[in-house]
Amino acid sequence: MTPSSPHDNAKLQDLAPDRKAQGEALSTNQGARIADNQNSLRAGTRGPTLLEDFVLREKITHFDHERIPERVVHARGEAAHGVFQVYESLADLTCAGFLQDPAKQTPVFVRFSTVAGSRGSADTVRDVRGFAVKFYTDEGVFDLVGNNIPVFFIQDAIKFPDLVHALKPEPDSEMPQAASAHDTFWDFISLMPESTHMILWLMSDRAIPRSHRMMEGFGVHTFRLVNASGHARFVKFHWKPVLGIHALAWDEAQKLAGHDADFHRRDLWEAIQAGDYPEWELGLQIVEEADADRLGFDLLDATKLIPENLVPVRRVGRLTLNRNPDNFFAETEQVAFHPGNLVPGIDFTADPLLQGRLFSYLDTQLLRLGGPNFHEIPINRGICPFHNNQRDGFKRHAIATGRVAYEPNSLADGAPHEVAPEAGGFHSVPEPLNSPKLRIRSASFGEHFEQARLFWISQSGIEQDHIVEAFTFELGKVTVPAVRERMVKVLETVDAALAQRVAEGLGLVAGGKPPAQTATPLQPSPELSMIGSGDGSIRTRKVAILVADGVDDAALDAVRRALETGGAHALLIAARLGTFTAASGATLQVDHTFATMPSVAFDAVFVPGGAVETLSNSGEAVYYLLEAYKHGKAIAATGEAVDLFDEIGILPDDCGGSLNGVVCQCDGATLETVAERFIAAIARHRFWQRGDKHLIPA
Ligand code: HDD
Repeated sequence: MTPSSPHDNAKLQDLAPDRKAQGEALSTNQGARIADNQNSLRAGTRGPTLLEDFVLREKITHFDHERIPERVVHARGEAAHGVFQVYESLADLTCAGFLQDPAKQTPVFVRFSTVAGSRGSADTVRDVRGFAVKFYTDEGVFDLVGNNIPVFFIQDAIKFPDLVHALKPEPDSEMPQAASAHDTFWDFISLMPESTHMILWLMSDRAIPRSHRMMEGFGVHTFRLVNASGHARFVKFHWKPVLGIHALAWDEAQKLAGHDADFHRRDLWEAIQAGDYPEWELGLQIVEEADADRLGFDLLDATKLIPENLVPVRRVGRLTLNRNPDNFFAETEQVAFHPGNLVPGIDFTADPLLQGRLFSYLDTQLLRLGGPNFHEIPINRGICPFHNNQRDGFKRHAIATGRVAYEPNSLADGAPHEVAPEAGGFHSVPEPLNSPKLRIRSASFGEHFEQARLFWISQSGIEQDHIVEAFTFELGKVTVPAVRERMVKVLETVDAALAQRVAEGLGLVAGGKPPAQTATPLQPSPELSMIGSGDGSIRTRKVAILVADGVDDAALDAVRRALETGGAHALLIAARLGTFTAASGATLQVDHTFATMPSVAFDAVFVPGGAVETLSNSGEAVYYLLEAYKHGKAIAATGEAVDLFDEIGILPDDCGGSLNGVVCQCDGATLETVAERFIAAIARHRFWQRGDKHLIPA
């Protein structure tokens, strides 16, 4: 059975698709049928509008109140419905009901977001991505409100408003929108050593994902799993994308922000519409409480991760997103996540960042959703029954019956009654606490650079290059020299070469103290690199096929068939819309133009032979290819198109030799061979190593 989401029942009856056929009448919110929706009620044909026009007043009043405050952070986002299923019972670890039965599908609603930008800002900016999952379990709502980066900027929630004020547009000019590349952000970061680890992640390609479907998710904090006998273990939650972790090129991300501000939103929506359901595996890193002290860092410190080569991630279940929302506002905008929404079998730790969040999320919804009853909004409602003595308040929907709204009572036979832990009542892990009251940071939170260095040394050369370029770009936008200099000094504490390279790009000289050495040399953690992740397929990838009159449709059809068999989507792109006549005389229908779907909207480009003269005389077509080449994408040519590549300076791979992602039909090579090599190239995602990309005029 496919579980329905909790808000299905709440869909307005009048949203039935056949509502016209049923003769549905336009009415006021009170049900009075409206005879004229074109004209307000006037004193005479040219006279003033009358105050008594309740139809006009109701309509305009409602319109005037259509906006609610956007989220103070994570305002820009999109969401989808889906299901979660565990692979095998996790009863040894937790008594959480939704983690017991592999046959059980738990409905979920997942919202992805950027952090810094306003609700209408562009998707592809450099930023952390929110990855918030609401599980509608039979034992209550569980929210895992995470990000696509496993650590955070700060260790204590008391610094969150400072962080966000520094990141958001500067308060005098309200600039820049959705960008960290400005003075106040780097001023703050350069003065906050604890943010160093996070900032390396933010400057990496993790912060410009190709798609939300291709990024990891993390619960960030250490939580606890508790089994039926009360045994508690520490846990870190991970989401591993089945399609792998992939990024855009920075130049591409910036261009996309202009070409398609909705790039990630569209990608998610279209994938689900097409039946390409995004999938992640839930991963757990489990640490016995007795072993926590041996990790070498404090598990309560949210600026630290547990390297996977220290504690492997156990993959325990699958999340599948399979349905787009019906209404953006009702669902995606009104959904209210809260890390404090827990179910029995999962518990918090005393991470001071998490502890502050437990206050913040409920509090913010009171303003954003206008009062204490937002749990009754359909998207926030659990699917299990709930009973308590809370009553009244703004926008109360439920009509409580009876006269008893207190406990203990005898007039309602003691209902609703408490439930003992053995019978499924939530109870907190009885963590022993015996300490003076202090406003102090634990000494175990004092080291800030070792894991930043671990991240740096675990990156491939190309990923390190991108990090250097990102720092150089961001700090290059900083107008106060002292801030740039201070940040270079922070980087010196991570890695001398990193600091040196960033300094060079900024016209500075690095050369302070070398980073402190650890007692035992750090071993790279390969899972921190994105390269080579995923199932190696080309599923859901988008391929542009450039066409004009005379295009070799035999080659086009053969390659397109192979791509589609592999699960990719191929679209025909030309200088104009309409039809073209192929070499065989067949008519081809164009999907998009060079302008409406530029190369940045695709993962790969194919040019069949036949129409090459037209394409080589088109600045737009040549730019299309050069830009795809510059962004490291797989590109392929058959027939005369091979000469076009040569002409515009795109160097083909050796036939069968080293793979640079430029697949040209060699003498005697069949179309099947070309398609195979092209598919293998697309599966590699990008060819970042193309050394000549800086020479490309695109
Ligand atoms: Fe937060 C939203 C994730 C620290 C206060 N946060 C928000 C969302 C995500 C996160 C994904 C968007 C939820 C949605 O889609 O509606 N936040 C995180 C992570 C953090 C984190 C992974 C660190 C590990 N957040 C954090 C702190 C505070 C907040 C320390 C405050 C003390 N976050 C909020 C908030 C938001 C929010 C102001 C804005 C809108 C909302 O909650 O519902 O309360």
